[in-house]
Amino acid sequence: MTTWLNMSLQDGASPIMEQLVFFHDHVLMIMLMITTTVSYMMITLIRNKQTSRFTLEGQMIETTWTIAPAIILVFIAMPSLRLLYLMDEVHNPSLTLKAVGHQWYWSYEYSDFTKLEFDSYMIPQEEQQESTFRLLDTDNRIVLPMNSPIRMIVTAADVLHSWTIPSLGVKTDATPGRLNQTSFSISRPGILYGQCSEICGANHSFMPITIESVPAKHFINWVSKMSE
Ligand SMILES: [Cu+2]
Repeated sequence: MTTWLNMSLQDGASPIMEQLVFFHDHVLMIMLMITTTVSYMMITLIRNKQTSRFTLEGQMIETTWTIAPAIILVFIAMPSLRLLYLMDEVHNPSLTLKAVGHQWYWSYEYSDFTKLEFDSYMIPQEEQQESTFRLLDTDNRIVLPMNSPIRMIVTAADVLHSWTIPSLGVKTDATPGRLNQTSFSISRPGILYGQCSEICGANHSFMPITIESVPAKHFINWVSKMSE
């Protein structure tokens, strides 16, 4: 989760998010190169009063600085497309979780098991404990096994919502009458936080998402306890 003074992205908790962080840094490096070169050129142009009839035209350099940006764009587009298709792929999931957005809470269905479904409301401020994160914790957390490919099915019951976990690199629109699909695998145990990311009404800010990532053995225990 984000803590104080964190100006960057959250640490990746899934392979995809790690790749997204790398891509973000890669694009920032290219931007830094361009900004440095352009500001150097602008500053020298402003500070320099000299001119020469030989520098008024230069076919070679003009061709170069027309083609160079196109090549730079390819260096951004290629890894970007690679990530786009990697994120779209669903790799033989071992579990399916369905999230339904409501005004203003999420409900979850583990469709691989019978009668395993629940609502997940934010813990109100009055009921907070020492360990609760304000506006981020829910009364019923999603429990998911780590290191296993998970398929998310996202939809909504009333208005548009968006199911988001920043540390997993997942953001899927929840649209009434439509099933959206995304997939991820969590690479470590822990609690992951997210919030609805589509302005969905008065309590939009108060429908957080909490995932408890546990080893597969613990997950099976949880499932058998829940379906009793
Ligand atoms: Cu919402």
